[in-house]
Amino acid sequence: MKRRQFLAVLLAGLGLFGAAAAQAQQTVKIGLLLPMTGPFASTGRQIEAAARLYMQQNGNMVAGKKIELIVKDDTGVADVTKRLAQELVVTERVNVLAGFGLTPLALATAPIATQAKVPAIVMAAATSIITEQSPYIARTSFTLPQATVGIADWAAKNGIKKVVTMVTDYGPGHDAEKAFKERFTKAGGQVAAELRVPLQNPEFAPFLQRARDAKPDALFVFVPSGVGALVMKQFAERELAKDGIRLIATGDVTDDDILNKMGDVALGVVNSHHYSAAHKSPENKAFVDAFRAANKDMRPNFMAVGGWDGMHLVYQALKKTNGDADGTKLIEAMKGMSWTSPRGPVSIDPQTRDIVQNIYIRKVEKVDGELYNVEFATLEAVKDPVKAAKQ
Ligand code: VNL
Repeated sequence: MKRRQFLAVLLAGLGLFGAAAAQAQQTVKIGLLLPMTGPFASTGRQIEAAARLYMQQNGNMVAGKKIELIVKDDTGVADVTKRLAQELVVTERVNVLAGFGLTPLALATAPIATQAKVPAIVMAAATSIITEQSPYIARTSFTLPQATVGIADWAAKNGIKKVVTMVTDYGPGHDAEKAFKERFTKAGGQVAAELRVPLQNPEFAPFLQRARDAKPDALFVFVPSGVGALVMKQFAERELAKDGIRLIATGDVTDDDILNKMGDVALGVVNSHHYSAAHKSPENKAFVDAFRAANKDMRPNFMAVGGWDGMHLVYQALKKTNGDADGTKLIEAMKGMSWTSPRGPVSIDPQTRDIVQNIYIRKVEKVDGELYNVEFATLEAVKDPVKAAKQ
């Protein structure tokens, strides 16, 4: 079907069903679109586990409405996410779309959220521009510029003068590269080379060799969740540390889902991010314990916390509207909402619908025989810096 034809069918469908929808629905449906297979399946697995745990702990009734979660595997392919979102809106008549494991998947779906007036809760994808693509998008993950400024500041203050950046070549990588360079050079540092590695089947060795040739004090890395183990392995094999090159990163690289299996090469890596399974708070202890009990051999990572908080946002918004699941009312209710997440205090910026949260500077250390990102400094209530600069 051509795009225009499709939209016509979609709108006709909405009109027909509109009357039925206007009647008080007793069930509120959440369509959760996730990569459950393919190279980013760990993201889907983490978010689904967290969403189910949230419902298990908080019940499936909110303000008199029954919550139904419909999980669909988009395999990490944008066209599939878009098609599934269309089906969920038209056929299942979902009240909320959620998930979005990667930036292209969120961007592809934004027009559907707008057309259908259905909130889309971004639980994973982290390119700054995503929330600007639809007034119905709210985000409970993070943005790369938000996460990156922490490590750029830390590097500048800790004797690192010359850096090579190495990022995955798509939205969040470009955001990380730009945010690092801006912040680090403003503080007097120098970026000697900016390397971009393909998203599909990445091979880091040739890029690591180029990084080594530039003789930097540190290599700054962003790769999406799940890919960090390969970076670590190749960083160790190439022996960059022997040349005195430190690895610094966003916490996507030292992802809790895979960190413990990386081995000693990860020890001492300083990075910044919004969530660590080692975050010290009663809320996080309860979250990690329950997550581990419900999911054998799994430690929650930042994707899980994005899924948990996304569910919390929907539940709280429904409470605020007294169970009215009208999309426009729900997204309005989400604006300005604040709560204590397992990651720490968070809120939804009422202007941008993006999450405001602490960014922690962490160092990979062994705790009780396992590798963790141990937080040692905090930047409080950080907004997405790209949007904050425009506000
Ligand atoms: C994205 C950003 C994906 C950060 C990630 O892992 C991540 C994205 C899958 O925006 O595509 O760690």
